[in-house]
Amino acid sequence: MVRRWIMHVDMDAFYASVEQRDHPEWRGKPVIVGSASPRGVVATASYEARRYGVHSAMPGRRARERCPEAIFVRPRMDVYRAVSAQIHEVLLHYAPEFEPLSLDEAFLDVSGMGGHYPTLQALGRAVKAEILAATELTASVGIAPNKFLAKLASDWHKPDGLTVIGYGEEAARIAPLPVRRLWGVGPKTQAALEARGWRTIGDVAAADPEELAAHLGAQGRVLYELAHGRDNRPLTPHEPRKSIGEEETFACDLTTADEIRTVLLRQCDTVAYRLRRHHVRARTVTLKVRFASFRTLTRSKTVTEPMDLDRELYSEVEKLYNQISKTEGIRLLGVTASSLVPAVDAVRLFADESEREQQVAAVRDRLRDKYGADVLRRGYWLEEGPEEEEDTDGQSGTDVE
Ligand code: DCP
Ligand code: MG
Repeated sequence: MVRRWIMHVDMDAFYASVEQRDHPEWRGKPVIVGSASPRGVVATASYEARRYGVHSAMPGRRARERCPEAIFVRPRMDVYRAVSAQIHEVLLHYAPEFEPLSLDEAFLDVSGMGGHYPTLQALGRAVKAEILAATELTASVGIAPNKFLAKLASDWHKPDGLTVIGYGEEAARIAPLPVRRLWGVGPKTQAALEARGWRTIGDVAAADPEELAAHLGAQGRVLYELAHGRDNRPLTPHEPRKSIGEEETFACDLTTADEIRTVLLRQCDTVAYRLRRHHVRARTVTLKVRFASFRTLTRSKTVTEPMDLDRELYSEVEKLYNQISKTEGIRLLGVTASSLVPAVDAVRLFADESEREQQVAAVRDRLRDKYGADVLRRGYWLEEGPEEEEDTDGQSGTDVE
């Protein structure tokens, strides 16, 4: 039987690290994301600021007192969401699904990955390296037999940590930790436990389970199990996504058919790549066009055979585009795939013809995973000469859930 291994990934000082990444002059300095206004609170603080005792949920004013030289920054949620989507994209390379806990944290079941890496440490290092390459940010990773231990493990050597808790060593590793590290123990339960002399997780593990239950009811039994490192909670992957899309607002309105075609081809290519990476195919494709006057229209087409190749998407998008009357320049273009079905369930009618294309796509996907989106465009892009710089203000590349 394959042993169960759960990985917990948690980005380090997430919002603050993104701000330091985007403002190099703030690196190595105390950065507090939140507001210093009378009612503002700290969302998070860089590790430099934490040395002054600043932490999440602290009133901004208190943070200002503790660390007057800190740089206060307002959160940029759009950017954090876009980074989160990049992280999720990486995680899908290691497990078909995952359970996100917040923008910067997720559980994934990596039981099936054991054979691909010599050790669990090597697997953890691969995930961390891929997140760093995609986002320029560090993550802390924990790998353990269950969710409770994996989350403890990711926190063990933060920041930039990697901790594996193996089978057989669970109880001993966590015994010295204080009881509040047990899942579900808040200040009240902590006080109730400590009042009876149970201060560490080891104390709870050594306690009489009946006595724990007598004092804490059903929670007592749960805590007894957790204290022994046992936790059989399943992963609850989030709702399967309903659509995958890409849109772009242009600095100058597009007017020539060539420019428009290039953008739509590129968007179909990206959407098709994401469909394959999420192991889904789409029966519906939607084109969105916003004109210079801000007049916006969307046109959709639903087909019988689900699509995940750029050619398939583009051939529908092109038809939709040709049906639109164009009287002014185009400010925004977007392509979205929806009516998603699991790729395994989607039987292709013309299997032979598309099999070769699927193989070509798989090779391109692997190159793209490794070297990024621009490594290998189809011929028609290569003919265009060097690509223009991608929009990096976080407006393009929206993934519609
Ligand atoms: N956050 C928030 N308010 C809180 C806690 C967190 O707005 N009370 C936001 C800001 C954090 C992000 O959520 O950057 C992730 O929360 P974490 O608890 O994972 O904290 P960090 O990633 O900031 O730091 P750590 O390195 O401890 O994980
Ligand atoms: Mg974090």
